[in-house]
Amino acid sequence: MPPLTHIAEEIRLAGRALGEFSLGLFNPTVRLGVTGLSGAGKTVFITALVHQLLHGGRLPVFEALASGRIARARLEPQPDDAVPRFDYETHVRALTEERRWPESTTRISELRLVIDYQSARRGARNRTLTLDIVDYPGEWLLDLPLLSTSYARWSRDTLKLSRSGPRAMLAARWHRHLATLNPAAPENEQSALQAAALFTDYLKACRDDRYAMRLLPPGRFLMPGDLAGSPALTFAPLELSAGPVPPGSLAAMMERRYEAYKDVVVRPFYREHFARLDRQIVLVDALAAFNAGPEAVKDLEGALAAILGSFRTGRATFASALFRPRIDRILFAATKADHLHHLSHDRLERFLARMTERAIGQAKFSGATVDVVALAAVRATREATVARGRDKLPAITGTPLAGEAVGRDSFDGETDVASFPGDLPDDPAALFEGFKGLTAAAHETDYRFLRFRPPAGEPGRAETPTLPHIRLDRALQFLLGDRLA
Ligand SMILES: Nc1nc2c(ncn2[C@@H]2O[C@H](COP(=O)(O)OP(=O)(O)OP(=O)(O)O)[C@@H](O)[C@H]2O)c(=O)[nH]1
Ligand SMILES: [Mg+2]
Repeated sequence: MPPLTHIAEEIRLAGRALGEFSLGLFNPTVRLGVTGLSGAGKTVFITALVHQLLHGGRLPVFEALASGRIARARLEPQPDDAVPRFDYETHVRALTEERRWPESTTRISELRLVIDYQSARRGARNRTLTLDIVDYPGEWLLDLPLLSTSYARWSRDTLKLSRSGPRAMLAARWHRHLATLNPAAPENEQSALQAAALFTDYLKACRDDRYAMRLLPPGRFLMPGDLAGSPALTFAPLELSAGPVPPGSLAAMMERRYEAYKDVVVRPFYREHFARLDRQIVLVDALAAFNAGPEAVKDLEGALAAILGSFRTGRATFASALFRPRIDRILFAATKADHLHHLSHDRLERFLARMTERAIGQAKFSGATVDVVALAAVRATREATVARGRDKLPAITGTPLAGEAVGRDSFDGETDVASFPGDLPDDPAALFEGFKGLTAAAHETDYRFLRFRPPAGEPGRAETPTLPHIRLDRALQFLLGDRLA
């Protein structure tokens, strides 16, 4: 039996869904969620997508545009007054005028794009599709499974994970403090504060480039925003013995705060944002994991499984005949594919398919269509062949960001170089073990992905600069094609 508050909430959600549904009959709208763990490429993706639609970029696979049926796309004020607007203009200026990547963003934001198009059906009527794009941190998705997890269970799972692989070393200080805590002792603010601080340090250390761990809930511990220092963020796992938690104990205090976190952070996100999405793209930076090594790859796989699981948790937790999360298409996209030679693009895609295979089976079960693609929203490199002795090696060229380095060479941000990032293996299984990441000696690492500056505009092309991309059109076709038919 779900508690009464949940039932009331469901009825409210259902009412709103009906309202939005009837609005949608007259004014077809797609709410597209764009998510990914920090640094995955959300801001760049949305900026590029909007830029391509506004300026009619080269998107051969995106049928509606390629066949000339899109008359016009324009930005309009967004529907939600309390959500920050996605700062498209600033981001696009950074990319095209300053050749700089946009700043990192940690808040949710929204942008509305209205597309006038001609239907492909007989009669070819003029129609309008409203596209609401919602950018939110993937870390928030990793919190959704907490809704159906008790504090005791979460403590157990989190501790177990923190004792495996490279995490064990990173968690050592926190674990030493944990060993001094008695969960049954009277509640104590200082113990809770210290445990939470050490636990947060451990989460931060896991995220370092060298380890590139991604499965790190609760998400708000790493991006607290306004909640920094509040009790809802001042808890940590404890080593609990079986049986009920004694009232007034440290364990009871932690449990109460864990539940507060769900109430203050997770449920509102679910209600206000997640439950209203129609379509979802999940951006994945697989290259950062290849850089870091096999442990990071395994961890990323766990994070993706949890993300896909969250699409199901929503259903299980709030299952009712009246209201269900309505996401019917989910696209997993490996970003930054321009760091690889095109021979490796298919391999990157196969790798992502393999990573999400089990989870995708489950998502199908819940009625959504899922696909994978390897893309670059903004292509910062070109391809070249470089002769080395008698061999011709496939390489990529671009302008490395100022400060990037390979061995003893460091770059000034103005000079083009050719680089050999390392080819992906034909069999994705090889990316789960047996290769060397950044914690190995520099000359031993198997992959080294330099970060490049955004591309220079093509000389002689005035007004609106075009942004080159890889397979962005395929993503658009999957996400919107049927709605523009
Ligand atoms: N070469 C290349 N680099 C990219 C691309 N997309 C993103 N990047 C790189 O990845 C970095 C992060 O991209 P963002 O779009 O800011 O990622 P985000 O997911 O919005 O990150 P947060 O806001 O920090 O969560 C950028 O600064 C670029 O260095 C791409 O298409 N090609
Ligand atoms: Mg961002």
